[in-house]
Order: sequence, then C-alpha cells, then structure tokens
Amino acid sequence: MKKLLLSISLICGFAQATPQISNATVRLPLPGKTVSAGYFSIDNPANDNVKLLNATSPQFESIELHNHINVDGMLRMVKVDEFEVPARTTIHLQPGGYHLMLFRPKSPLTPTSDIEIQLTWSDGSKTKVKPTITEIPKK
Ligand SMILES: [Cu+2]
Repeated sequence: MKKLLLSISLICGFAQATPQISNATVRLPLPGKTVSAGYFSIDNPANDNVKLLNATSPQFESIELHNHINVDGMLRMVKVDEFEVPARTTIHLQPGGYHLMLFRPKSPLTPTSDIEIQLTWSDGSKTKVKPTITEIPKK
C-alpha cells in the first residue's frame, strides 16, 4: 500500500509542486553605490497560483520586491508586496520588469561573493537561491 501511495504522489508531481528558480543573478552595484538588482526565473509547476512574498539574505541589510510601471511613457520603479506566479507558468525577473532590489551588502560585493537569498512563498514554503554575481551589461 505504501508503495502505491508513493507512486501516485510521483505521478501527480507532488515532489515538483514547489516553485523552481533558475538563472539567478545579482548585479554588481554601480561604482560608489550600495544597491544591486537581482534577477531569476520562477517556474510554478503547481495547479494553483503562488506568490513570492518576501526575500531575505544574510549578506544584505534589506531586500525589496520591485516592478517597473509605465508612467506617462517613463519607466518608473515601484516597490510591490508580492510577485504572483500563475499556475503552470514561468515568470522572468528581468531589467525593465520585476526584480529584486538588494540594499547595503554587509561586505563589498565582488564577482566571487558567496550570496544566499531565501524566498518565502504564499503557501508557506521557502526556497534558498545561490545567485551568481555579474556585471551590469554595457550598453
Ligand atoms: Cu528596483
């Protein structure tokens, strides 16, 4: 009986129901600045919507969830309370859209900095992410 239950849960994908993070990166701050942007993709394999409610890191004093909105033709950055990820959908944090804003690293950020970000979801689960540190691409 135990075996049967296990295979049913595998078929239903329970093991994969938590949001999956990929391509996580944090940008090096501009010279003289202490604020960084963070980007990644969130895949929600579940049959219910999930919301990212919060991000924290031992290496930063604070992290906010941000979005860009269009105000009279100008892109403006605003703080939001959550990122909603619809069921069976992948959303991408990227320049000009959703992103994390990471404030005041506790030690200066370098390309080899070891950073961990903990994400808290609306279903109560948490995910740990180890982003790579990359330079802001030159235009
Ligand atoms: Cu921002």
